[in-house]
Amino acid sequence: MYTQGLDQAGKDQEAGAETPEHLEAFQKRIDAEEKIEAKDWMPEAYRRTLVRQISQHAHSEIIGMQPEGNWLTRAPSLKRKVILLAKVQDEAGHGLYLYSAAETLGVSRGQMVADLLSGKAKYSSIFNYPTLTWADIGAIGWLVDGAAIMNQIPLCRCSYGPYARAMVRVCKEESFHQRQGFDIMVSLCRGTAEQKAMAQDALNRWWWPSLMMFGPNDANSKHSAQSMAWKIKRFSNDELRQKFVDATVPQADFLGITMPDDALVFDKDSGHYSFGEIDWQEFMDVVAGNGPCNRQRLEKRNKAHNDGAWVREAAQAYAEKQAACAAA
Ligand code: BYC
Repeated sequence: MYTQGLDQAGKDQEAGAETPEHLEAFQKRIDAEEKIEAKDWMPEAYRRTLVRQISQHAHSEIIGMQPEGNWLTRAPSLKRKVILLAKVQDEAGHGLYLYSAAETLGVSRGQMVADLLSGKAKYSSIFNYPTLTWADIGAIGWLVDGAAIMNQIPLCRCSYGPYARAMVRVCKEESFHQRQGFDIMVSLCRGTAEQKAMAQDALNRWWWPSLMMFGPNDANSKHSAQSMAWKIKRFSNDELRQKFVDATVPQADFLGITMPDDALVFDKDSGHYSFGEIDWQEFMDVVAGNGPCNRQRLEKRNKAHNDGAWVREAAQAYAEKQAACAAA
């Protein structure tokens, strides 16, 4: 245990001090694989990094409900509709756990939501692409949730306890999501020629944006080195992207559809697939708010927030009444 010195550090943190000794003791705890808990002393930059990443993650889950929610009324069968409804509800739940995890770091949910609604906060680039056909729901589950799992399983070992614990349940649910998406793709690829063409078209449109989910190349990832030293991230963006490509190409082979990448080739020596260059200009445009659906996503989120004001007011009034009754 490297807590010795940190008790004093905790007191000093309250007083605003952040000495080299405190930073060193903190890093020793990280290196010893101890979990950092909400009330423990932590460097301000560690706290800010986590607030940034966890709140962006929460926003992604909340905005991520929109592209799929768009197909709830048009799912091709009652069974598919029920499954999709459960998946979209899970994403709302993930957003809520993640907002709660971020709140343990002293940021208010009201502030995080305000930053999302104003367009100040980031969320994953992937959710700014449109869902044009039912096959897109298959491709999202297979690729987007597949990428999410690849990124999030290591987050179950993140050094910050509340985030790591939230990720355990999130990952279990994401794994069901990935399988439901792959199951849709299997049905389409075993269906008519027209259905298989829909599956191929969805793969063509979602493949590159899915690779962008892992973030910029390591050389351009400004936060990676520090986040890995703090064991918030366990693998770099490029390492996770490569793992995802290696796992997913054989699945496309099984489906009998092909990745839209002429440069994709298996390298026997390294045991990995090498793949073409990502269009980083497109990535930067989408992150800057100029993707195909950025405006639509934020408008819809703002409308839902405003339309739900009466629910929040009613819940508040009820809570106050209950508290008043309990006090009496
Ligand atoms: N989109 O230094 P870097 C889901 C930003 S939810 C937008 O590498 P970091 C799901 C990055 O924020 C999917 N922005 O950053 C939900 C940073 O900007 P700021 C979301 C991106 O944090 C519903 C800048 O670029 N998953 O899967 O070390 C249904 C430099 O990047 C993106 C998570 O949030 C992007 N794709 O690494 C289905 C997981 N990539 O903040 C599925 C948790 C990068 O300096 N997050 N940026 O202004 C992470 O693991 C990491 O934050 C990232 C980025 C790997 C995403």
